[in-house]
Amino acid sequence: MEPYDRRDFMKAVMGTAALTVGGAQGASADARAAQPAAVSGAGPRAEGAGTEGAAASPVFLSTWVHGKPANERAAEVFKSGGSLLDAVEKGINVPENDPKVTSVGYGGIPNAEGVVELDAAIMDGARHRAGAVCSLHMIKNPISVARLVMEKTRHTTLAGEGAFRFAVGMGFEPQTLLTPQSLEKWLAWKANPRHETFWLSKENHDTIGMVATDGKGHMVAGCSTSGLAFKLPGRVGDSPLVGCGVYADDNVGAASATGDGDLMTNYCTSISIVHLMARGAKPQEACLALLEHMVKTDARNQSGQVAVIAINTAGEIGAACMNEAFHLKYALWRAGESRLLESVKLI
Ligand code: SD4
Repeated sequence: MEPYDRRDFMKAVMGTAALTVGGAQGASADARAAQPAAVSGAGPRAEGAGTEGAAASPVFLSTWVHGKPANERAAEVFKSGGSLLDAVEKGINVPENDPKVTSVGYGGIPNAEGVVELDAAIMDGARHRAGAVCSLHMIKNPISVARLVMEKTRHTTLAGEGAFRFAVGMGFEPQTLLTPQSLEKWLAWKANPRHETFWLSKENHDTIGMVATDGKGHMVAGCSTSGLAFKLPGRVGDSPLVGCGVYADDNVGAASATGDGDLMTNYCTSISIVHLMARGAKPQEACLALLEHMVKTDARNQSGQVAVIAINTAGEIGAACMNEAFHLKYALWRAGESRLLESVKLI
C-alpha cells in the first residue's frame, strides 16, 4: 500500500477542488458528469446541487428516502419561528418515531441480544458545540436527548445507563422500542444457525443524517440511528461521534455520514469533509475527495458501504457514495421545494 500523508491528502483535494467540469480524480464517469459543474456554475448541472435561493433561504439536506419527510418537518418548524437546531431536531424526530424506518428510533433493528440501542448526535456550528448519546435504551428520540446533553450539561457525550437516566430525568418516557416487525426480524436472525453476525445490508441502512443552513451562514448537523443490525451489545458506530457522524462549523459548512460506521469512524468522515471545504473544496468535491482518500489508503474500501452528505455556508451541497451496491438516495429541501435525489458514486 502506498504511504499516504496529510500533504498528499490536501494535494489530492486541492487538485480536486481546482477541477470544475472534470470532477474528482478517479471518480466514475457518472460522478464526473453529476458533480462540481453544478456548484461551480459551469457545464451540466447536477440535480439539486444548484444554489438558487440559497443565500436567502434555509436548506435542509438529509440521507435516504425518509430524509424527505424529515426535511419537510424541519422546514416547517423553521418557518414557524423555530431555531435551526429546533428544525433539525424535530425533523430527525420524524423517522425516529416511524416504526417503518427500521434503523432509527422506534422500530429500529435490535442488537444481537434483541435490545434496541440507539446512537445520536447534534452539532451547533455557531458554538462549535455538540451533544451526543450512545447505546441509549428505551427512549425513542435520542436526537432530542443529545440536544439536551448539549444544552443542559457541560458534557458532550453520555452513554448507556447514564444516558438513559439522564433522559428519564429530563422527562422522557421509557418505552419498548421493539415492534412486532423488528422482534420478528431478530427472532428469525437468531433462529438461523448460520446467521451473519453484525449484519449490514443495504435494506437496513436507514440512519438519518441531516445537515442544514438557515440561509444566513448558520449551520447545524444531526444524526440518529439504531446502528448496525444485530450488533454486539455496547457497540458504538460513527453516528454519535462528533467529527464522524456529524460536524458543523459556521465558518465553513456541515457534513454527515451513513453506512458502515465501523469502517467510517477510522476516517473521521464529517470533520474531514468540513476541513476539505475549509481549504476551498466545494461540498461535492469534498465528499468525493474523502471517498478517494479512503480508497487510496486501502483499496478494499472500494467495496465499503460509505455515503456522505455536505453543505457549505453558501447553501451549496454535495452527496456521494462509494459504489453502486450502496447507492445513496438523498433528500433536499430548498426554497420551498422538497426533492428526492440520487447521489454521485465514486466507483
Ligand atoms: C452505524 N453508520 O451505526 C451507522 C449505520 C448507518 O446507514 O448509517 N447505516 O454504523
